[in-house]
Amino acid sequence: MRRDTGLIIALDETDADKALKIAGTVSSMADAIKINWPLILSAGPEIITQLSEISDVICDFKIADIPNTVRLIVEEAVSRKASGVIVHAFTGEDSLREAVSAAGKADVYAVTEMSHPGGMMFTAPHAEEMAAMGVRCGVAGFIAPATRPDRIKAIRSVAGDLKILSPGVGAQGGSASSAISAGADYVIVGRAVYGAKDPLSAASAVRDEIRSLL
Ligand code: BMP
Repeated sequence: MRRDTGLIIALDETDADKALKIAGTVSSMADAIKINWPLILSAGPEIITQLSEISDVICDFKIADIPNTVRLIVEEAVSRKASGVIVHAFTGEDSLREAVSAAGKADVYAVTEMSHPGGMMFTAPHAEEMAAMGVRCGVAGFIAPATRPDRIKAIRSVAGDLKILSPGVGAQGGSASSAISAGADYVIVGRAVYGAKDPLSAASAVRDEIRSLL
Protein backbone atom coordinates (compact mmCIF):
# COMPACT_ATOMS: atom_id res chain seq x y z
CA MET A 1 0.00 0.00 0.00
CA ARG A 2 1.35 3.42 -0.87
CA ARG A 3 1.78 6.00 1.84
CA ASP A 4 0.67 9.31 0.53
CA THR A 5 -1.83 10.71 3.01
CA GLY A 6 -1.45 8.25 5.91
CA LEU A 7 -5.25 8.00 6.10
CA ILE A 8 -7.33 4.84 5.66
CA ILE A 9 -11.10 5.22 5.59
CA ALA A 10 -13.14 2.58 7.44
CA LEU A 11 -16.26 2.40 5.30
CA ASP A 12 -18.75 0.80 7.68
CA GLU A 13 -21.68 2.36 5.83
CA THR A 14 -24.26 -0.38 5.13
CA ASP A 15 -26.03 1.22 2.18
CA ALA A 16 -24.00 0.06 -0.83
CA ASP A 17 -24.85 3.03 -3.07
CA LYS A 18 -24.01 5.47 -0.33
CA ALA A 19 -20.80 3.58 0.42
CA LEU A 20 -19.69 3.75 -3.22
CA LYS A 21 -20.55 7.44 -3.38
CA ILE A 22 -18.58 8.23 -0.22
CA ALA A 23 -15.66 6.14 -1.47
CA GLY A 24 -15.58 8.13 -4.71
CA THR A 25 -15.72 11.39 -2.79
CA VAL A 26 -12.97 10.68 -0.25
CA SER A 27 -10.65 8.37 -2.18
CA SER A 28 -8.23 11.17 -3.11
CA MET A 29 -7.70 11.84 0.62
CA ALA A 30 -6.92 8.26 1.55
CA ASP A 31 -4.35 5.56 0.82
CA ALA A 32 -6.94 2.78 1.15
CA ILE A 33 -10.50 1.97 2.05
CA LYS A 34 -11.07 -0.63 4.73
CA ILE A 35 -14.28 -2.60 4.65
CA ASN A 36 -15.71 -4.81 7.32
CA TRP A 37 -18.61 -7.24 7.75
CA PRO A 38 -21.38 -4.60 7.94
CA LEU A 39 -20.83 -3.49 4.32
CA ILE A 40 -19.93 -6.95 2.96
CA LEU A 41 -23.06 -8.49 4.48
CA SER A 42 -25.35 -5.79 3.19
CA ALA A 43 -23.79 -5.28 -0.25
CA GLY A 44 -22.36 -8.70 -1.02
CA PRO A 45 -18.73 -9.59 -1.73
CA GLU A 46 -18.83 -7.92 -5.17
CA ILE A 47 -18.44 -4.65 -3.31
CA ILE A 48 -14.76 -5.57 -2.82
CA THR A 49 -14.19 -5.55 -6.58
CA GLN A 50 -16.32 -2.46 -7.12
CA LEU A 51 -14.38 -0.51 -4.51
CA SER A 52 -11.06 -1.79 -5.85
CA GLU A 53 -11.74 0.26 -8.97
CA ILE A 54 -11.75 3.37 -6.79
CA SER A 55 -9.05 2.65 -4.21
CA ASP A 56 -6.89 -0.01 -2.59
CA VAL A 57 -9.22 -2.15 -0.50
CA ILE A 58 -8.36 -3.77 2.83
CA CYS A 59 -10.76 -6.51 3.86
CA ASP A 60 -11.10 -6.29 7.60
CA PHE A 61 -12.43 -9.80 8.18
CA LYS A 62 -10.46 -10.16 11.43
CA ILE A 63 -10.00 -13.76 10.46
CA ALA A 64 -9.62 -16.00 13.49
CA ASP A 65 -9.71 -19.63 12.42
CA ILE A 66 -7.82 -22.82 11.69
CA PRO A 67 -5.25 -22.53 8.89
CA ASN A 68 -7.40 -24.19 6.21
CA THR A 69 -10.36 -21.86 6.79
CA VAL A 70 -8.01 -18.88 6.98
CA ARG A 71 -6.62 -19.81 3.56
CA LEU A 72 -10.10 -20.15 2.02
CA ILE A 73 -11.22 -16.75 3.31
CA VAL A 74 -8.02 -14.95 2.29
CA GLU A 75 -8.16 -16.48 -1.22
CA GLU A 76 -11.77 -15.33 -1.65
CA ALA A 77 -10.86 -11.78 -0.64
CA VAL A 78 -7.77 -11.61 -2.84
CA SER A 79 -9.56 -13.11 -5.85
CA ARG A 80 -12.01 -10.20 -5.57
CA LYS A 81 -9.07 -7.78 -5.69
CA ALA A 82 -8.54 -6.96 -2.04
CA SER A 83 -5.04 -5.57 -1.68
CA GLY A 84 -4.91 -6.37 2.02
CA VAL A 85 -6.61 -8.51 4.64
CA ILE A 86 -6.80 -8.20 8.40
CA VAL A 87 -6.44 -11.27 10.59
CA HIS A 88 -6.35 -11.85 14.32
CA ALA A 89 -2.89 -12.75 15.59
CA PHE A 90 -4.11 -14.67 18.64
CA THR A 91 -4.92 -17.74 16.56
CA GLY A 92 -1.20 -18.54 16.50
CA GLU A 93 1.70 -19.06 14.16
CA ASP A 94 0.24 -21.74 11.86
CA SER A 95 -2.87 -19.69 11.06
CA LEU A 96 -0.84 -16.54 10.56
CA ARG A 97 1.66 -18.24 8.26
CA GLU A 98 -1.23 -19.67 6.22
CA ALA A 99 -2.73 -16.19 5.84
CA VAL A 100 0.56 -14.79 4.56
CA SER A 101 1.01 -17.66 2.13
CA ALA A 102 -2.59 -17.47 0.83
CA ALA A 103 -2.38 -13.69 0.40
CA GLY A 104 0.48 -13.90 -2.11
CA LYS A 105 1.25 -10.33 -3.11
CA ALA A 106 -1.57 -8.90 -0.99
CA ASP A 107 -0.74 -7.57 2.47
CA VAL A 108 -1.66 -9.28 5.71
CA TYR A 109 -2.16 -7.07 8.76
CA ALA A 110 -2.40 -8.74 12.14
CA VAL A 111 -4.45 -7.42 15.05
CA THR A 112 -2.35 -7.55 18.19
CA GLU A 113 -4.54 -5.49 20.50
CA MET A 114 -7.97 -4.01 19.96
CA SER A 115 -8.77 -0.34 20.46
CA HIS A 116 -11.86 -0.61 22.66
CA PRO A 117 -11.57 -0.95 26.46
CA GLY A 118 -12.21 -4.71 26.23
CA GLY A 119 -9.03 -4.93 24.15
CA MET A 120 -7.06 -4.47 27.36
CA MET A 121 -8.47 -7.62 28.93
CA PHE A 122 -6.94 -10.41 26.86
CA THR A 123 -5.20 -8.98 23.80
CA ALA A 124 -3.03 -6.22 25.32
CA PRO A 125 -1.15 -8.46 27.78
CA HIS A 126 0.09 -10.57 24.84
CA ALA A 127 0.34 -7.92 22.14
CA GLU A 128 4.15 -7.65 21.95
CA GLU A 129 4.44 -11.45 21.84
CA MET A 130 1.89 -11.56 19.00
CA ALA A 131 3.73 -8.80 17.14
CA ALA A 132 7.02 -10.71 17.38
CA MET A 133 5.24 -13.76 15.96
CA GLY A 134 3.83 -11.61 13.15
CA VAL A 135 7.32 -10.42 12.25
CA ARG A 136 8.48 -14.07 12.06
CA CYS A 137 5.51 -14.98 9.88
CA GLY A 138 6.12 -12.23 7.34
CA VAL A 139 3.06 -10.03 7.85
CA ALA A 140 3.05 -6.57 6.26
CA GLY A 141 2.04 -4.88 9.49
CA PHE A 142 -0.10 -4.59 12.59
CA ILE A 143 -3.31 -3.00 13.77
CA ALA A 144 -2.58 -1.09 16.98
CA PRO A 145 -4.89 1.18 18.99
CA ALA A 146 -4.98 4.95 18.45
CA THR A 147 -6.91 5.05 21.71
CA ARG A 148 -3.71 4.05 23.57
CA PRO A 149 -0.72 5.70 21.87
CA ASP A 150 1.67 4.20 24.45
CA ARG A 151 0.66 0.79 23.10
CA ILE A 152 1.47 1.90 19.53
CA LYS A 153 4.97 2.74 20.85
CA ALA A 154 5.21 -0.71 22.41
CA ILE A 155 4.23 -2.44 19.16
CA ARG A 156 6.58 -0.20 17.16
CA SER A 157 9.48 -1.38 19.32
CA VAL A 158 8.82 -4.94 18.13
CA ALA A 159 7.56 -4.23 14.60
CA GLY A 160 10.72 -2.60 13.22
CA ASP A 161 9.93 -1.20 9.77
CA LEU A 162 6.62 -3.03 9.34
CA LYS A 163 3.51 -0.92 8.94
CA ILE A 164 1.31 0.08 11.85
CA LEU A 165 -2.31 0.95 11.08
CA SER A 166 -4.20 2.58 13.95
CA PRO A 167 -7.97 2.61 14.38
CA GLY A 168 -9.78 4.45 17.15
CA VAL A 169 -9.44 8.03 15.90
CA GLY A 170 -12.46 10.30 16.31
CA ALA A 171 -15.51 8.32 17.44
CA GLN A 172 -13.47 6.18 19.86
CA GLY A 173 -11.63 9.18 21.29
CA GLY A 174 -8.14 8.75 19.81
CA SER A 175 -6.39 11.47 17.81
CA ALA A 176 -4.57 11.16 14.50
CA SER A 177 -1.62 13.26 15.70
CA SER A 178 -1.02 11.23 18.86
CA ALA A 179 -1.21 7.97 16.92
CA ILE A 180 1.23 9.14 14.23
CA SER A 181 3.57 10.69 16.81
CA ALA A 182 3.57 7.39 18.70
CA GLY A 183 4.74 5.53 15.60
CA ALA A 184 1.70 4.69 13.47
CA ASP A 185 2.14 4.90 9.70
CA TYR A 186 -1.57 5.21 8.97
CA VAL A 187 -4.67 6.06 10.96
CA ILE A 188 -7.97 4.32 10.25
CA VAL A 189 -10.99 6.60 10.54
CA GLY A 190 -14.59 5.46 10.13
CA ARG A 191 -17.59 7.26 11.59
CA ALA A 192 -15.81 10.61 11.86
CA VAL A 193 -15.54 10.57 8.06
CA TYR A 194 -18.35 8.47 6.54
CA GLY A 195 -20.83 9.70 9.17
CA ALA A 196 -19.90 13.37 8.76
CA LYS A 197 -22.19 15.84 7.00
CA ASP A 198 -19.32 16.56 4.65
CA PRO A 199 -17.10 13.44 4.42
CA LEU A 200 -14.66 15.16 2.07
CA SER A 201 -13.83 18.00 4.42
CA ALA A 202 -13.75 15.61 7.40
CA ALA A 203 -11.23 13.43 5.56
CA SER A 204 -9.20 16.39 4.39
CA ALA A 205 -8.99 17.72 7.97
CA VAL A 206 -7.49 14.39 9.13
CA ARG A 207 -5.16 14.32 6.15
CA ASP A 208 -3.94 17.85 6.97
CA GLU A 209 -3.47 16.91 10.63
CA ILE A 210 -1.27 13.97 9.59
CA ARG A 211 0.59 16.02 7.00
CA SER A 212 1.45 18.73 9.54
CA LEU A 213 3.48 16.16 11.49
CA LEU A 214 5.57 14.92 8.59
P1 BMP B 1 -14.61 4.14 13.81
O1 BMP B 1 -13.56 5.20 13.37
O2 BMP B 1 -15.96 4.43 13.28
O3 BMP B 1 -14.55 3.85 15.27
O4 BMP B 1 -14.19 2.77 13.04
C1 BMP B 1 -13.03 2.07 13.34
C2 BMP B 1 -12.92 0.90 12.42
O5 BMP B 1 -11.73 0.16 12.75
C3 BMP B 1 -14.06 -0.11 12.50
O6 BMP B 1 -14.23 -0.69 11.22
C4 BMP B 1 -13.55 -1.17 13.48
O7 BMP B 1 -14.11 -2.43 13.24
C5 BMP B 1 -12.05 -1.16 13.16
N1 BMP B 1 -11.18 -1.54 14.29
C6 BMP B 1 -11.22 -0.86 15.49
O8 BMP B 1 -11.98 0.09 15.67
N2 BMP B 1 -10.40 -1.27 16.50
C7 BMP B 1 -9.53 -2.30 16.38
O9 BMP B 1 -8.81 -2.59 17.33
C8 BMP B 1 -9.47 -2.97 15.15
C9 BMP B 1 -10.30 -2.57 14.11
O10 BMP B 1 -10.21 -3.18 12.94
